[in-house]
Amino acid sequence: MSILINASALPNIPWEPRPKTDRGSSPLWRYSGNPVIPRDLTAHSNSIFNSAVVPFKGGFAGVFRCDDTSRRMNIHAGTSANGINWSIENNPIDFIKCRDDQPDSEYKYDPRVVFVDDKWYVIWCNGYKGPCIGLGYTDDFKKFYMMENVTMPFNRNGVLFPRKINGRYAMLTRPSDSGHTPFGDIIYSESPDLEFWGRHRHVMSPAHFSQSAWQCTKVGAGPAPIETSEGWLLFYHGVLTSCNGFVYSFGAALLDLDKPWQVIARSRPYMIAPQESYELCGDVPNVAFPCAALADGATGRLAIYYGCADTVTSLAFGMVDEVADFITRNAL
Ligand code: BMA
Repeated sequence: MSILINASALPNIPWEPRPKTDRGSSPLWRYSGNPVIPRDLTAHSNSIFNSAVVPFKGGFAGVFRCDDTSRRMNIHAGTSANGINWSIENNPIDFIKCRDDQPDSEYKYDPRVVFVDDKWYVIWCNGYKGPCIGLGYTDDFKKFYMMENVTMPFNRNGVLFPRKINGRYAMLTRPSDSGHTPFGDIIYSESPDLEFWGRHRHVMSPAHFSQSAWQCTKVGAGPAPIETSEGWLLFYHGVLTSCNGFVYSFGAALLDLDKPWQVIARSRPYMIAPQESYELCGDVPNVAFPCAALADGATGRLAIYYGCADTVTSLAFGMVDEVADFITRNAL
């Protein structure tokens, strides 16, 4: 399939060719230097995972989930020249409220960063009487502003599209309950101003366990959708409930460009499931959770950042045409 990414060239995207020994059952392969971000990179971090990376000023910047040694969840800014070796602030981001009466944030986790129009928007799971979706922005990764919460509690997974669709901002979220929810569908919502959200549309539900068990408990959007000539490429996580608890893997789907709640195809097999020691062992075993993807519009290369076992951050690579091909040839 010939498929084009609607994004600029990114010649310095982190990259390593597929290993010759790879049996090729997935369109993605892991970086040989994984994990790229160790758990103790900052002075007080217990773990650094589920983090967001973007190209910035010829290098890379990001917002990182760092749980500290009191096991408080927060997000920190960081920079890197090559996307692999990172320098992350020791202190969490000190957001400036856009309005005085905005409620305080009790905790923050699972950030995404997306450039829309003229700013970098940060989306995260925000603590406000339970988890909901928080939104803010930055121009420089130094000063960050917090806007109104996107959702009421309970919702723990929010991802903004990188451009307006039909004239409105667009977001994928996963409404949930107050606990570690044993269910979850992906829902599309739109907004004229990033403050008031509506026109909610169902995108996808978990699969039936007899068809695709890795995604039979819940599904949630991963990195911001990537615009391609064949539709929005959405990497998403899926959860299986085993006798020992949840297992988080990820695959991908293609969504209609103008009506992104319409799924063109979604992969039945996973693309990455917890199999390496850093994915199998950690504070929460058996988790591979993607929150960011870099895309090179010139070559079709993709570099995906994913949290491993809620402890460290790793990289996986792929080519956009092989990923799209895999989705359509192995569609659920
Ligand atoms: C999800 C989120 C993630 C976490 C995962 C596995 O629901 O809370 O932060 O990686 O559970 O614990």
